[in-house]
Amino acid sequence: MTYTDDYKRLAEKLTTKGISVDDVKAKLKAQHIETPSWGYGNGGTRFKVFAWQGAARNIWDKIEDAAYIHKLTGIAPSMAIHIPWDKVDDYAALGQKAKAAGISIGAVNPNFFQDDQYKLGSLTNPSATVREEALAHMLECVEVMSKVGSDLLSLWFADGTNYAGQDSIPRRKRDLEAGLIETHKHLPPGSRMLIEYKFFEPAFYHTDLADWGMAYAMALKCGPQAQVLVDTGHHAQGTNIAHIVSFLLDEGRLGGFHFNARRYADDDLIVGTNNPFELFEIYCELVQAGEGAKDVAYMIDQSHNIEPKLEAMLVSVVNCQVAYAKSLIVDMTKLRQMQAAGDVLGAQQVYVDAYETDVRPLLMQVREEMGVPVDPMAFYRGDGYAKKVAEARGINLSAGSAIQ
Ligand code: PSV
Ligand code: MN
Repeated sequence: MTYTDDYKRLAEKLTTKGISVDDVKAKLKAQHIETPSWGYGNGGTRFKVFAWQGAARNIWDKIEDAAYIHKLTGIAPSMAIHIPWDKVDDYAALGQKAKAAGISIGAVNPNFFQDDQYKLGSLTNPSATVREEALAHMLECVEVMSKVGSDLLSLWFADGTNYAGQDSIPRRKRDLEAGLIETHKHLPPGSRMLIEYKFFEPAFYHTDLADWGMAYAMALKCGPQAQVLVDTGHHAQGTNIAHIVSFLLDEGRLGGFHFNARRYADDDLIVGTNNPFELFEIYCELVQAGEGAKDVAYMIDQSHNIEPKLEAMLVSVVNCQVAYAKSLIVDMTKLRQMQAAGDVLGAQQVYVDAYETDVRPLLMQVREEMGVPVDPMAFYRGDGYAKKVAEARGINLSAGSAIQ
């Protein structure tokens, strides 16, 4: 028996509930998960960066790897870049190279956490000279967007302080606001800037954009092209991320995600591994927002330490697909009935029914129809790509290394 029989049974069950299988499949085929360039190079913790045989050495290798993940899944057609990690002389050539490989360049991320001058902050630095340098880097990245054909500027600031009284928090807030507003003025029409928050690390007393409310306030001050980016690893324990997602969607200010999994802090683990129900909850809010979620950018933000690079990325993309599929088969008619009746557990059971459904046969059918491997992991393991790049690229610690 192949997956086809299981798929047929599931399709019948969904049809009985009034769920259109064609609609579900169409949505799954249109799913778009962006992978990060920094996920293909060597990555590690502040303790150690383990070199990986075949890890991408430069942006060209990263494009090759991202294109391979897209070939395996059909739903990862773009790759985010980080400047200056991925700096090149000719950005138009970079965009063309990506296109030739079958993908596009997605979000452009300026980097404000590696250069010495940003020790005390970037746009919030006590020195006006450093603040100007930070702004110049932002505007450089806006130009990069146009050259590579990207419509997303993705902003994360490592800015903060380590001790109470170290710096004036309101002064920093106003300087940050001024820099963001200025950047917003330079955005190409139709593009967006996404403001990411994180409650701690590398700063340990305060972070200038510590939570979604601060990022949202900044987005409102900047204007309509500014939205909030939710990185699932950037919250305190117990935070209800699905609620934040729902609120921002309703306000029209949810710009995108950085997906990863965490147990303790910003652990950068494979999406949907130790928090699969949380990922499902998030996707349920997105699905239920309908058109309100149409512009949300789904990006993975992971830098693996001990995991094989390509497999880790592949599993991450597939786990997003699984969570999305489960959220698409929630019986909305029944859910609304239960909610209206105030049936607490009846409503919750509708979610559980969808979550407990084995969607793998459905995904296999979708992949078959898309012309990609029905079992991407099995295909990957039987394919020679990893061996090929291991031989061609060898082992190289300095190349593409990122300590996060
Ligand atoms: C910071 O922890 C972060 O989540 C930001 O998105 C960075 O751009 C990314 O990780 C890579 O360091
Ligand atoms: Mn992030």
